[in-house]
Amino acid sequence: MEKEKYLEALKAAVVDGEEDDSAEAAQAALDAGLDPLILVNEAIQKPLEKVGKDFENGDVYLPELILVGDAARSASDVIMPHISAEDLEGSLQGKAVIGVVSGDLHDIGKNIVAAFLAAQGLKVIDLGTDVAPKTFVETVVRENAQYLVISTLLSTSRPFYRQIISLLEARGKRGETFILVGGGPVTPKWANEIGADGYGRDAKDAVNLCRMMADLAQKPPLAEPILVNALT
Ligand code: B12
Repeated sequence: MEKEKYLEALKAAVVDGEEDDSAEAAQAALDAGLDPLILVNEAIQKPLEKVGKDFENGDVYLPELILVGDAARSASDVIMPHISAEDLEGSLQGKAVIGVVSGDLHDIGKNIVAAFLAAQGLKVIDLGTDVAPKTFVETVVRENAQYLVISTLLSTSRPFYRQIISLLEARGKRGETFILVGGGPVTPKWANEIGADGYGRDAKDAVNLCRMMADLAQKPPLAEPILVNALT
């Protein structure tokens, strides 16, 4: 089979919500030598954006969304261990705490960001989904983490970012931890408003942000967030 066909087979399995086929197609694509980064972008991120739009427009319903979500997750579980520092050019040191904020159970994107950062050499402490602001902050303080990576896809969960930042300030740790924000409803403008240090659109941006922050002479908080790959 030509390489393109493996990519198409994976895309189709994900969009059709076939969990087992997605894992198999992902493995077949990797075995055929396809770049894991291309698989993530083309067979997971882009098709899921389309399914999300269809859901919003009422062309797709929740049960289908759940199937597609499960299929995408099983494909990404196969692909992620193949993302290496080599793919991402460079290496980082230190610790990153990552999680999805309260009320939000979307974890596919967060898992990809976590895998990219770990592949860069960072020690990643993944708190999972539906994480309370207090838990983020307690973990950062306990672990002395240099990076706090906050993710959500739900607009209704976005206000918790502000709480996390205020709590971190109250614990006297804001000057030691760079705060990176991203995920669907997060915008560069809003990142600026809440006083985050960095905004990015995808997992590669998260890596680039950490790299830029590691090279900075300044300590956090930054006067304005670094915006990577921002459209607005
Ligand atoms: C799959 C999916 C689900 C699955 C989730 C499965 C799972 N295990 O994650 C299921 C079916 C469970 C689900 C449920 C719901 N969903 Co949903 N879901 C999606 C969908 C289609 C894809 C999300 C996804 O995985 N994308 C692929 C990954 C790779 O991309 P990503 O998550 O965006 O992550 C990338 C970037 O955002 C970025 N990133 C993420 N975090 C960070 C952090 C930093 C610092 C940086 C730099 C970058 C970064 O990097 C990631 C990787 O490159 C989206 C549509 C969309 N456009 O996002 C809707 C979507 C997010 N869901 C939505 C909704 C409404 C829901 C439900 C409320 C539906 C319902 N009525 O019950 C529930 C909520 C459940 C809950 N409490 O969380 C809405 C949210 C609208 C909003 N703005 O609030 C969306 C946008 C669909 C829509 N257009 O209406 N969903």
